[in-house]
Amino acid sequence: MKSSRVGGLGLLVALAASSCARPAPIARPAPPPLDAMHRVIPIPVSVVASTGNSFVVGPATAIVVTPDEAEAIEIGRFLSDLIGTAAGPETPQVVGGEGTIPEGSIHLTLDAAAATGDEGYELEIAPNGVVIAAEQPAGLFYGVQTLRQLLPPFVEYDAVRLDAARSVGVPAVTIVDGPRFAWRGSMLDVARHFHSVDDVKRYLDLMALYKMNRLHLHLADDQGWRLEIASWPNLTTHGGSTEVGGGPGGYYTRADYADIVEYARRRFITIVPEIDMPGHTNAALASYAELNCDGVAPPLYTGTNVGFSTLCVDKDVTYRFIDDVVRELATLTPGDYIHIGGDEVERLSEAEYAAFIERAQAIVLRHGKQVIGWDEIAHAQLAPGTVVQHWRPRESPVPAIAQGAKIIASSADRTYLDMKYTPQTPLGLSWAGFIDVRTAYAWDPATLYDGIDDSSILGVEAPIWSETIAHLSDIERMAFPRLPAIAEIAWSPEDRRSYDDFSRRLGAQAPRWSALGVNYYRAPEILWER
Ligand code: NGO
Repeated sequence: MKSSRVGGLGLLVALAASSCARPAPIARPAPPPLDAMHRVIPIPVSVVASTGNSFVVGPATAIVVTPDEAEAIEIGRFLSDLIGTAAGPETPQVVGGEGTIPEGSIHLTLDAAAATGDEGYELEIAPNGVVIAAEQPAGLFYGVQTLRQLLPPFVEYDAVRLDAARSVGVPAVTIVDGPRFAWRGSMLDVARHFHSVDDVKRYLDLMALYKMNRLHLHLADDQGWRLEIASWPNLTTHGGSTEVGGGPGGYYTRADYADIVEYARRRFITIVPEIDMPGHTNAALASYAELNCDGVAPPLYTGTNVGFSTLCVDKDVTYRFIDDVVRELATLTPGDYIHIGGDEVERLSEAEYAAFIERAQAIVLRHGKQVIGWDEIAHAQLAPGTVVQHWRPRESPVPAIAQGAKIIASSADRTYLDMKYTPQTPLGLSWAGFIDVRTAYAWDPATLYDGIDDSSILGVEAPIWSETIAHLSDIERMAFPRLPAIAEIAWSPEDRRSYDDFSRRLGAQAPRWSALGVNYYRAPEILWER
């Protein structure tokens, strides 16, 4: 018998062979089967499974939207697109309607009585129909994202859609859900390496799957200025013409930028623009000699040092420049905030720095926007409503909070997606340490520092700085699987979260990412589902 042979001579042969050949890979146990509910990231506030049959989605399933209102219909179309047949995106039909809802449909309803808050929703799946109810369109959109994660991953393939032979079941369940924090963000550094409009859109699509709602674009740094400013055209024609390593750089025209803002809006994501100042400004200084104290424009810079550049804080032209940039940026920005950077300034005294930040803050306020800055700005007198993005692990955010500021939690040792996973990760930096999945997930913004609680935290944001990140595939590699970890911290109540449970749900994302073509890092500690 096979087993006795393996136990006898066979085992000896196997041992002898293994001593001179490469060791056979260790067989990993197959991941335990997961029920469909165990795929949802971020984990919802409340999930009550029903014992009944599942709901069957097929090409004939109607999507009924009430009331018949443009933003809600758009969300219906998003769902219909996802589960539509290859024959055409309009099937299943999206019907805006009042009155009776036909049996077997998916009903999206905007309903003040749902009392779900600005972004919450209720999702009820029963054998004879699905209802997603929300007070606001954002909640409806997030309910659709949860339903999406309950559908089998193959619906994500562009070429494979439901047809008569391929209808699918979703489990009967009642979910009541809403976010812990209002700010669930990520940041792309498009300055060190420029990333195209299409790359940004792709990233927005992936963020939306995990209910993230802010994309911060780091639009200017020493190595490049990436947004067209009509009143200072050299910023892009010269300042946008290169990037780290000397590549051709690039920039967004106003139309490109408006396109990104609109694409994000349709996914309930607000674009948060950052123009970093007074440091990280070599691209601007190289584009306009008058912005330099000595009146001489430095050469363009394509290295990766920080701290060497600063706007000339004593010149009036500096503040006319900032005023023009902020005025133009404000007209392109539907959101409340403009980020003014403020990090890593080594060439100014503390007093000069604080005075500069206060003037820049006043300009932003004059143009009807609120200020965000990196945590150094707490050295200045902050206006009511100014938000501080905490990033330096060794600095407490408490001084900012003591000024009344709210915090965006971006501690570099937890949230920086440009940090390597392990010493072997080819891309990325390691100045803030290595960030594996557990490190990215197993922390809480309210307990990371003494003296803070949820009331002083606006939310959580995961930046991807791009000194080493040149391509979309690099962005995906660094963001997945850590971005969903940050998304869950920002959305789900702390007492619903555990690393072990998260890592199982994370492993279950693999088939969906494969269907979406995401270049994710197969972290060896996660049991990735096939
Ligand atoms: C720092 C620095 C950036 C770097 C990044 C790299 C902040 C706020 N300023 O974060 O210029 O690109 O680290 O991780």
